[in-house]
Amino acid sequence: MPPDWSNVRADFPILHQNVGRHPLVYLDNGATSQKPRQVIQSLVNYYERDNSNVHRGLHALSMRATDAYEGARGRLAKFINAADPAEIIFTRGTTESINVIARSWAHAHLKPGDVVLTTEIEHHSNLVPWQQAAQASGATLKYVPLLGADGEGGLDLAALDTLLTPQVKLFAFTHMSNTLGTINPVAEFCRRAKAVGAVTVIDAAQSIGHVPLDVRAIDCDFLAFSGHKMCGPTGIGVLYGRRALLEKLAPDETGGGMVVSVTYEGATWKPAPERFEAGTPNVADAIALGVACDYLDSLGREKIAAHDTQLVNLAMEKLSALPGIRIIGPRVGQPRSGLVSFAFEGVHAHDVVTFADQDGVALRGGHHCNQPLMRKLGLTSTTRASFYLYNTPEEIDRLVASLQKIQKFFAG
Ligand code: 7TS
Repeated sequence: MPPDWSNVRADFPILHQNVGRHPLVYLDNGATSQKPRQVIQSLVNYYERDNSNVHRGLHALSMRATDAYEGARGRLAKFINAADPAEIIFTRGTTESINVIARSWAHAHLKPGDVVLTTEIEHHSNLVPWQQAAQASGATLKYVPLLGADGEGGLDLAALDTLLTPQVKLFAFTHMSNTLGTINPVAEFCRRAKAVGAVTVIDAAQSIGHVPLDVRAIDCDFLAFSGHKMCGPTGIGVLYGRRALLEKLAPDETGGGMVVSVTYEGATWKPAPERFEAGTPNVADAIALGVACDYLDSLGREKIAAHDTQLVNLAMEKLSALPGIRIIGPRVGQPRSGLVSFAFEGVHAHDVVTFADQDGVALRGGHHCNQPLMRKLGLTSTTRASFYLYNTPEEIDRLVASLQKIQKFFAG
């Protein structure tokens, strides 16, 4: 049965539980989303009926598993409007996808004097690999600055003009910040990077599954995302790469499945995507990720985006009316993704999360793998509420009521 918006929560078994005495309010979707029963069932079906290794067997199960795995690749290509399924490489997730580019592409292309450009709002996964690549190659790492004492101004687009010089070989940036809720103009970034000949890498961890995403319209070179943030399983993700670039790239891992011919002296590589998928891949989870794409598309990604916006606007309005709360990122009324991060005057984020948990409300507290950004904002941590398609306005009321209780407790 296709999912039905009016009864969408029925698809998510995990949501129907109490935490302590309270029904669960799951507002930690920025960390990971929950899984609909369609995705869970696809994992069960695979292990009960089709489980086999792919690309090497001629028996029925292996052929079924291979067809389903390659079918999932095609499904993922369609999901982001890639020109060719060969541009979809299955990885463990965003972190691995970015590391593959940082090791393979950067290793071959960067030299002293080159510049890698990233931004001040990146998750560590889109920051540390570039630090490593710059250190190994002698290239310089530069950052597009964030504007505003609370990061409300977004990235400094005027500074981008100065920073995007012909020395920039690669520009890596997030689509949506996991801490601020900032939405970057990714197509514009790609256009401007292309004008100086820089390769573009988009971290789509927070946007995939939340908004329609079209790699050809955006015109990026690489794009990375994780399945577990888009209703899919953990341990599976995608590296999209423009085919012309992938064909010129050496693999960062070698072994079975990715070679054409091996002698005692050396080996030759298959084309992409096999070249980048050494060893037995994560077949079951890739197939279930294809089912997650079906699920999201039958609900409609535009509708999911509108739902996120409705909830985050409501949360912004209610939270900004609470005293002693400093919201970071875009101001009320400005575009933001479906999450809100805030500092609570006099209360550590870990205390906020622990107290909210006693009311059944699941939040995230900490630096959100954004330590340099936290330091820039003069913070050590924030509390974050992040929404998804199954959250409701009533759950925002539960969040606000819990925060008011915490405020009262710490004030007294
Ligand atoms: N990039 C961004 C923007 C992210 O939000 C995350 C995970 C990653 C990269 C890494 O993704 P992974 O699937 O490889 O781990 N963000 C979070 C978060 O905000 N809370 O927990 C994980």
